[in-house]
Amino acid sequence: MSDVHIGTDIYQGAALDGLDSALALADSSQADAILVAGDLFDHHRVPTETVDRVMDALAASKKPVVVLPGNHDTILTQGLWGGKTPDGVTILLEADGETLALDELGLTVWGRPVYDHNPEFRPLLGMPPRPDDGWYVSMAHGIVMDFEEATWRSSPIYLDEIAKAPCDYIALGHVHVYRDVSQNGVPAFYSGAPAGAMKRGVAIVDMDPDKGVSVSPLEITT
Ligand SMILES: [Mn+2]
Repeated sequence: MSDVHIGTDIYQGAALDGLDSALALADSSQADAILVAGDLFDHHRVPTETVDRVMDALAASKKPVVVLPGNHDTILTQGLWGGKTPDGVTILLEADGETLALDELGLTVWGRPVYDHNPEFRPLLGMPPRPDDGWYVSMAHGIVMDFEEATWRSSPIYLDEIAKAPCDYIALGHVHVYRDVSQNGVPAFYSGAPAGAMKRGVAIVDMDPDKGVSVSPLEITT
């Protein structure tokens, strides 16, 4: 999932409901892990009790949860939430990119959080080489560029970077609709947003040693 925007004034209750619906879908579809590709929160003044409630909900999923801060997650990147991240939840905070090995799943996750949402920041820059074994997923929060020249957009992700990425899947956030931007056989998808959009939802990613990676949207209708 991505772009939950907890704390937004525009759809405050719906954002929390959207998170709960997304977690319920993870449960009913027996997901092994949950990735949040940025903008879990909306701004840096989300009340502490709201952040606590979100962290509790993520931990209650009983699945590994990986959160990559997006441009709106300043409450995380500026260290403004005083709570302790619960067991099972990992927030990728290393500015140059951070790798998390989920050995029990045979899965390695890498992501570079958004600290400076500007045209110079490149969300996929510095992706480490593929690990020796297991699945390798990258997370990125930014705008996939259809053409190379438009460098005035903040946090650009170029098609060429997707095409050359040494991973099995790129979990994207920032655009609030489900969208396939795969290149050169590298699957890359925006998951869509669980709240605030015309069509709400998440993406489920199936990684099969025989069939490869397949991705489909899961719509939230509740
Ligand atoms: Mn964003």
